[in-house]
Amino acid sequence: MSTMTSEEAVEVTTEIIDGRIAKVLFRNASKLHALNGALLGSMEKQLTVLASQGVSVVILTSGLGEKVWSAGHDIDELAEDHDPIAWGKPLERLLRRVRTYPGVVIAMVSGSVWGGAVDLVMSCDLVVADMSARFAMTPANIGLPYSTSGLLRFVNNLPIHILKEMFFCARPLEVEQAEHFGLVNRLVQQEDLEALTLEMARGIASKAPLAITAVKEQLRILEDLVPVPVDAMERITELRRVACSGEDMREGLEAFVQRRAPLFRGR
Ligand code: LCV
Repeated sequence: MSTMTSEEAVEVTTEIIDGRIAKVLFRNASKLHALNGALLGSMEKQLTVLASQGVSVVILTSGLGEKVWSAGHDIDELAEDHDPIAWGKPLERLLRRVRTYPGVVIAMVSGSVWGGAVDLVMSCDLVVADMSARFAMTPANIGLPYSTSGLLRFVNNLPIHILKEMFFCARPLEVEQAEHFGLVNRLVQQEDLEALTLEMARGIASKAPLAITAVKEQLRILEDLVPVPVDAMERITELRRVACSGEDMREGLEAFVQRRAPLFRGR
């Protein structure tokens, strides 16, 4: 069975496999599968429907052999919204939906992954990738300070110097490194990617779902258990507010649209 929701030339197609596994294919082909509000909302809705149907394993992918798995948040939408990774925005809502999904979500990755899409991959429970995958965090290219909850996911997934290099240099993490650091569970040749992902999914779908749901939720709670003093949280909020409302953010967005290097002035 497959259902498709399509708005603004984006589409999310869901295929049910063996009754307890679903493959959710998201597409925004003209923008290298960039994540705009419509696409993010459709993905969130699909996951909610699948959860209500008791689907144990969800495979999330933009397809096989893609040059780009996802180019990250749709930068064209940032012109209106200078803080697209705030708690209530579509990207963060989807990330929470993935992390609270009462079953296992597997990211099946072929192609490069950018910005918020890297956070989407890391929010999944398991990551299976082929050799074309790479992971780049580029908010510093557009002047956006990443979110604290997002940075916590990076801290839980990567050594601090590696994640600082990703954020400060916007240098892609190659898939071999990602596997070495445990961001990727399985690294395979492209022709084996779907078969291995399905084999993993079938294995998980044969286990006791209530036990898996309970362990996933416990690990999510333990992973997020980081006490932050009120004063520190307020200082972080102010640092982010200043950066999100600053000239550099506008310059970063304009430079992307005009295909030129940004000239940041620190204000
Ligand atoms: C809209 C796009 C995009 C795009 N949005 O092909 O993580 S955070 O906090 O930063 C968060 C806010 C976030 O996720 O921000 C976005 C982070 N993403 C990026 O920085 C990636 C930006 N894209 C690129 O650097 C390049 O497009 C890559 C390297 C992915 C591919 O380069 P390539 O030369 O192969 P083009 O750049 O020509 O892109 C093809 C079409 O996709 C659009 C882009 O504008 C172009 O559209 P046109 O054909 O109409 O010119 N596109 C690419 N990424 N994130 N649109």
